[in-house]
Amino acid sequence: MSDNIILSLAQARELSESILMDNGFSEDHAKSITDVILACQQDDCHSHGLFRLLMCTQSMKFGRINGSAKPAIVDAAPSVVKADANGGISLLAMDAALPLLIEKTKKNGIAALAINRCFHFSALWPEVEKLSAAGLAGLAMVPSHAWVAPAGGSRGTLGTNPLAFSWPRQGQHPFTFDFATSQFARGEIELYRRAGKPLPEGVAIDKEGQPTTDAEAAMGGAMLTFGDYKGSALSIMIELLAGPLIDDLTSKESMEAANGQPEAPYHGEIIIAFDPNLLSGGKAAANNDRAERLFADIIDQGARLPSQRRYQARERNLARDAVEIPQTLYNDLLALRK
Ligand code: NDP
Ligand code: PYC
Repeated sequence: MSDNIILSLAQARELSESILMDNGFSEDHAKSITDVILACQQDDCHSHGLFRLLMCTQSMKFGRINGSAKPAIVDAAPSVVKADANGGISLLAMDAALPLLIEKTKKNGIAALAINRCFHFSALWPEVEKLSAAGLAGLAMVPSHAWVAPAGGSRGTLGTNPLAFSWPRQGQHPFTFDFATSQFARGEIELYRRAGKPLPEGVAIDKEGQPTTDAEAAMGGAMLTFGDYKGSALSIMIELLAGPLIDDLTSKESMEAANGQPEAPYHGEIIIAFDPNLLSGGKAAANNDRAERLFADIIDQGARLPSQRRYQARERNLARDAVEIPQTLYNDLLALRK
C-alpha cells in the first residue's frame, strides 16, 4: 500500500478509544469496540478495522445509539442465553454474555446466545474464535441493511449477512471462516469507493438493475449474493435465524428503522456453540485427529485453509508492533477527535 501511515498497536488503541469516548461512547463500550477493531486491523482485515470508527461515530450523530447502554443478560433456558444490548453496540453484550454461553455449552453440549436490540458494525470471527479458545466450535450470524438483491431479483431485500464458524485445534490457530453472503461486504465496496477503484464484474447492479463496476452506483443500486441462488438461500436463512427466530429485525426492517439515516444496522445476532466432547460422547480427542486428517488433506493439495492469510498478517504485525492504514483514513479519523 502506498501513502500509508504506520501506527504502533498502542497508538492504534489510543486513537480508537479516544475517538469513541470523544463521540459519546462510555469507557467500557470504547474498550469492547476497540478490542474487535484492533483485532481486525492487526489481521489486515481492513474493511472492519479502524475504518469502522467512521460508521460508529457517524451513527452516534442520529441519536439512536445508546453509547453508555448496560447490557442485560438473562439465563432464559438450560441452553439459551438472551442478551439485551439496550440500544448499544453489540460487542459489550457479547462480552457480558460469553461466560454463561460457554458454561451452558459445556453442560448441555449445545447452547445459543441471542443478542437483541443492538447496533452492529463488526466482523464476527473474533466472536467465534472466543468460543474455539474455550475448546468449543461456534457459529455466528447477523443480518444488516437491505442492500443485497436475492438471486433473480433486482432490489435490496437481504443484508450482507455474514456467517462465521470456528473449530478449535490443539496447539494451532482454530479453523475459522467468516464471510459476507454478498459477493463483497458493504465495507469493502466503501473502501473501493474511497480509493476510486472500479469493482470487479458481478458484485453489484445499479439503480436501473444493470450490472455496474462503479462503487458509487453499486451503493445506490443493489449488491449481489455470492454463489447465485446458493448464497441467496444462506442469506435468507440468516435473516430468519438472526431475525424472527430470536424476536428481532430483518435487514429490511433495520433499514426502515434507520429512516434514511446512514446509521449502523440495528437488529439481533445469534451465536450457537457446540461442545465437541459432549456431542461425540467423550471421544473429542480421537475425533480431533480425524478433523486434523481432513485439514492435512486440504493443505497437502496446495489449497489453503480460510484465515491463514489473517494469521500470517497477525504474526507479521505483532512482530513489528505496527498496523498500517491509508493516510486519508488517518486524516479522517484525526478529525473525529474533540
Ligand atoms: P473475505 O471475502 O475477505 O473472506 C472470507 C473468508 O474466506 C475469510 O475467512 C478468508 O480467510 C477466507 N478466504 C479468502 N480467500 C480464501 C482462499 N483462497 N482459500 C481459503 N479461504 C479463503 O470476507 P468478506 O469480505 O465477505 O467479509 C469481511 C468481514 O466483513 C467479515 O469478517 C464479516 O464478518 C464482516 N461483515 C460484517 C457484517 C456485519 O453486518 N456486521 C456484514 C458483512 C460482513 P482470510 O481472512 O485468511 O483471507
Ligand atoms: O461490511 O457489509 C458490511 C457491514 C455491514 C455492517 C457492518 N459491516
